[in-house]
Amino acid sequence: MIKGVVAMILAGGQGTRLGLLTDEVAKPAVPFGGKYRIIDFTLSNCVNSGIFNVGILTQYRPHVLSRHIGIGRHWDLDRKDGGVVMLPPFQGRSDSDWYSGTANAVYQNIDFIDSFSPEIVLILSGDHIYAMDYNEIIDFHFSKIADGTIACMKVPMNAASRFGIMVTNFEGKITEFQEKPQQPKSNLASLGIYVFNWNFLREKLIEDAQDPNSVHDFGKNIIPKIVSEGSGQLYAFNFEGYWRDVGTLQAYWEANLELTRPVPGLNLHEPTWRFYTHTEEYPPAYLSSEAKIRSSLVSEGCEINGTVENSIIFQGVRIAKGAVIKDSIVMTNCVIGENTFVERAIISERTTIGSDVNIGIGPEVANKISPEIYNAGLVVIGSDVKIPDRVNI
Ligand code: ADQ
Ligand code: ADP
Repeated sequence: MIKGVVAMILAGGQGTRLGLLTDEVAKPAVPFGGKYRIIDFTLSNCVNSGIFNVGILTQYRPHVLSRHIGIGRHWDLDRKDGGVVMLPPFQGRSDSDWYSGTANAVYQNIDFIDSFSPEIVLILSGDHIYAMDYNEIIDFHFSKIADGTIACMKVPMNAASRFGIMVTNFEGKITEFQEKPQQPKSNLASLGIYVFNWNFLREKLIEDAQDPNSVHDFGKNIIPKIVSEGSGQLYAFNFEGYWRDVGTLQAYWEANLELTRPVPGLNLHEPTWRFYTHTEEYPPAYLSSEAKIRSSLVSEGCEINGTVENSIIFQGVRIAKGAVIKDSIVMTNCVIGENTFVERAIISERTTIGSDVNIGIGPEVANKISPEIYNAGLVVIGSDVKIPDRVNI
């Protein structure tokens, strides 16, 4: 167990690019992989790495997230000494004290971090799906005698402008940093995972808080400023494992469906690196004599009488006979009627779809049916929607 480390998980982002999926919940609380929520991956990485002092910085729609995390029992984080603490932004005096940027969110919790007197802090994002042993980046950080270390990965050049991009010298020291540049100088992308010496970062956060021109963001302000001023030694740690940004519906859908491959990039079965979550108890899944299931994840509580192919079926889903689900994600407690056909769709929690419905065969027309039903090559249906019989979407 690493004593001198505090992990701060940024979990306040709205995730607007996930559209309907983040209408009611913050992006870290969006369901993923048949029984998890996105933040489970970061939280599990913390406990699997032996980091048990964790703060979760919330902001946008934190209710589902708070209920999910509870007192942290499911991640073995319900501890008297440390454990997980939800850090909402309303500790200040007025609305303007809401976190304005990621650095401001951490700045507002300097006292919380100080209470552990840590040597280093890990700044993490609750938005990514990945498996990482933080001890590796921490060891690297110490070996370089760095002030800060940023996990990075090579991305395709045409994707580079979606990320923080860095240029490094022969020993991995960051010599230039551009946040989401129009013209990227390299394809070495920041994963938004930072290790900082706490004394160093503390000083930078206080300095940044007093800067009227700053929007108080790590990627836009803190990091580029340290690099351009040369006021600290920042290093890039090359991460070679599985990491996915699931910030768009397409990326979210792909990362889920990747789990249906025979050898997925992310192994949910790795006994030494389990991912923990908090879900309701359900009875075992029931697959009837008519059920045909291929390359899919099916969770507890499901009752399947139809066909499921290359799909992720969350808990308590009922699929009637004759129904076909292909290349889709069906979230908790959905009901799919008889002879209904679903292809390339994401169906959110508790939605009921009638009989003889076709989803995913229609032309790519936005908001074709109603605001809750959005079709763009991938059909996304919101939660608690009721779709009547014999509809084509
Ligand atoms: P983005 O992911 O675009 O880029 P941002 O929108 O700042 O960065 O979100 C980072 C994390 O902070 C997310 O988990 C989000 O939910 C959360 N968050 C945002 N605002 C918050 C607030 N005020 N309070 C609490 N949490 C908040 C960042 C880096 C890039 C890097 C990418 C990698 O800036 O350099 O390449 O991550 O995905
Ligand atoms: P379960 O998995 O049974 O739903 P939780 O792990 O969420 O339970 O919570 C365990 C117990 O702690 C429950 O009795 C619950 O009411 C209580 N609890 C959950 N969240 C909090 C919290 N934030 N503060 C205090 N008690 C909590």
